[in-house]
Order: sequence, then C-alpha cells, then structure tokens
Amino acid sequence: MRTQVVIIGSGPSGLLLGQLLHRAGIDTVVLERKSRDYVLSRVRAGVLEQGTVGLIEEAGVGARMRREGLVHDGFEIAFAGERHRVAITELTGGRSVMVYGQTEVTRDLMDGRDASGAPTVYEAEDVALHDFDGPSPRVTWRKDGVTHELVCDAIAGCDGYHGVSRASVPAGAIRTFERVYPFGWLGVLADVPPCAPELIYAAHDRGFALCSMRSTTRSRYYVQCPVDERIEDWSDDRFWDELRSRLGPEAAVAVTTGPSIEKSVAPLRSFVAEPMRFGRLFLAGDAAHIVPPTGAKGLNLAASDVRYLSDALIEHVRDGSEAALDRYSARALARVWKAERFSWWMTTMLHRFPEDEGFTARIKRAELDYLFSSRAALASLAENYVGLPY
Ligand code: RFL
Ligand code: PHB
Repeated sequence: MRTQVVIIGSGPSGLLLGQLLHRAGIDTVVLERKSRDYVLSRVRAGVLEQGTVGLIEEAGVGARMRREGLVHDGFEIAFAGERHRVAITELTGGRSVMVYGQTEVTRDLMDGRDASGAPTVYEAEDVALHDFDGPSPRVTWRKDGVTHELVCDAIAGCDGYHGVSRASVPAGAIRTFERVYPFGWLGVLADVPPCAPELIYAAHDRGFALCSMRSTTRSRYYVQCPVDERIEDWSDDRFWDELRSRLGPEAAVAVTTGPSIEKSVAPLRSFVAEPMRFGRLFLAGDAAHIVPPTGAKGLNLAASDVRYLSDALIEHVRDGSEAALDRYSARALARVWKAERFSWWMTTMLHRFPEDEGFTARIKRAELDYLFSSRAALASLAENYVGLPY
C-alpha cells in the first residue's frame, strides 16, 4: 500500500498536520499506538495562543472552540501575599489567549478527520520506520496479529517524547539538549467553578501553585511536588489544603473544593533534539522538544511546528521543491528555542528549588519585584505568553 505522508501519533500535532494536508489535497494515514478513548482521556494543556487558534480554524475545526473557549486578556502572578495582574492584551497591542482544553482540541480534530474520510489506525502495535534516508520510506506495524506496510514520500514523527520516531534516528545524526527539574506538578481536575476569572500563577515558599480552568464550571489546579510523589498519598483534602496554603488569603477563600475527577503527577523537563529532519523523516511537537508547562507553550509549539511542516510538505508536493523541506528544521528550531527560554525562565522564577536559600531567594524576589515595577519587563513577559510570531 502507498500514501503520500504517514503520520505517526494522533496527538494534536499529528491530527492538525493531517487536517492541513488533507485540505491541500495531500493523502495521509495516521498510525496511533493507543485507542481513541485513551488518547481522549489524557488531560493536558489548556491555554492556546492566537496562532494556534488560527491554525485550528484553518484546519476547519474551530467552530466549537469559538463557541465554548474562553478568551483571556490577562493573568495573575501571586507572590509575597499579593496578587499582580499581567494585562496581556493591553501590553501586546490587542493579542489574547484562548482557554480551551487540549482534550477538546483533539476531539474536534478527530471528528474533522472522520468527516474527511482520511484513515486513522488506532492500536497500531510495533510501528517501525524504514529507509527514511532514501526517496521511498516505509512504515510497518501490526494490528490484530497481522503485519501491514505503507510506502510513502515522507514520514511525520508526531508521536511525542516517548515515541518511536526520534528513537529510530541513528545516534550519530542527532544531538539532544536537556534539563530535568528537581520537582513535578501534581494536577487535579474538578467540576467546581474557578477561584478567579483569570489564571493565577503563585510563587510561594511552600512551592509553586497554578489555578487554571477548562470552563466556568470546571477547574484545573496544580501544585509543585517532589517528582517521585505517590498519588495515593494525596487525598483530595490534602490537595485542597496545600493549594490554598500557597495562594494567599484572598484567592484561597475563593477556592471551591469538590471531588477530583482526575489527579496525576507530571515531571518537568526542558528538552530539544536537533535537527528536526532526517532525510524523509520530519519530527514535530513533543517528539522533538519538551518544555516545562509553566509557560503554557508545549501544545502551542507543536502547532507552530505543524505550520512550518505543512507549508514545507505542501510546497514540496506542489512543485517538487526540496528547498522548503530543507528549511523546515532551522525555521522550527528558531521558534522552539525562544519558547524553551521563556518556559525555563518562568519555571525558574516561580518555583522553589532546593538551592533557593540566601542569595538565589533574594534574586528571585527582586526579579518579581522588578517585573511589576517595569512596563518593559511586563511587555516582554506578555509578548512571549501570547506567543511570538511565526
Ligand atoms: P502527544 O500529545 O504526546 O501525542 C503523541 C501521540 O503519539 C502516540 N504514540 C505513538 N503512536 C504510534 N506508535 C508509537 N510508537 C507511538 N508512541 C507514541 C501517543 O500515544 C500520542 O497519542 O504529542 P503532540 O501531538 O506533539 O502534542 C504535544 C502536547 O501534547 C504537549 O506539548 C502539551 O500537552 C504540553 N502541555 C501544555 N502545552 C501548552 O501549550 N499549554 C499548556 O497549558 C500545557 N499544559 C502540558 C500542560 C502538558 C502536561 N503534561 C501532562 C505533560 C500541562 C500538563 C500537565
Ligand atoms: C492548564 O490549564 O492545564 C495549564 C494552564 C497554564 C499552564 C499550564 C497548564 O501554564
């Protein structure tokens, strides 16, 4: 069997790429290791940049997001017992972000793909990549005990950090850069109204906390915790108490508690693989890079990779040009590294590190004080938060 582009992974990057290519008349097959329900059960990102919103619309699946998504024109940072607002729309000349869950984006993209008739193979086992250093790459997989093969023009590795695509590249052809942080985020999802209309990022001596939301009736909260934290040790009551202790009195009293509907620990990591292209294999999204969630950039970077990769593949199919494919990795990485910098900076400024005593504690406090005393510093934060231009 043959198709033009094999997409490995049906997360947001794979599905968005599939939609954009489909609309340009390019055939794709998506291969996903897990079931559709499993993919839809993962609770992840919540904040979309305007560029991401634009791409979802361009992919033809933006109607529900426009109806149900919440447009935010600011967020807060709480520290030393006070709340401070970052007026992102005012600071960026009119830009904003959209609060709309990754789960919903994924669902809309899956529905769009179903409607277009483009094929997705769920529960594809042992996906393997072959011959991508030549003009006719192949992908094989097993399903229900039968081995299948697809020959294609290009492979898009959209299979996340633990996927097979990056792992298939010979070690000598790839360079990786990594920082692992000495803590994780314990996240809780609950059907309770959010404690404030905008997100609150809180820096506290007990550790970082974040108040986010999925809708006006569903909240998403996080607290910084040790990476090896056992979820069984966190009753809902313990979580709510810890969250409130880090928010400052005003936000704490506004927290509505309720039973958690999801609770999980995510490690925090910065990671980049270079380059993002190996012959006819192109990496996109978490397969190529990871950011700590503090800057809300992971899904948005996946979307900007897809913008560059879909442009390159469309140009290549239309006029046989290699130039666009050659440019992909450098274009994507230029934006990736700026988001890596921003996410690392937000993480460092807002979290409690083991070495945060004396000098580093004072420097972090000075950084936050400076931020809210300087319009220039706030504007820099805001322009990164809403997303740098493509
Ligand atoms: P995904 O979503 O990991 O999807 C990859 C897909 O590939 C499949 N797969 C395979 N398929 C076939 N064969 C194999 N061998 C395979 N191996 C894996 C997987 O099953 C999966 O379906 O990667 P993608 O598409 O690149 O999307 C990236 C985003 O998911 C990620 O960057 C964000 O969720 C990060 N993130 C956030 N990003 C934001 O922009 N804003 C946020 O507010 C935000 N908050 C977050 C986050 C991530 C979090 N966690 C849990 C890591 C909050 C959290 C807590
Ligand atoms: C979320 O709602 O899950 C979320 C929001 C903002 C972040 C990270 C996660 O920076």
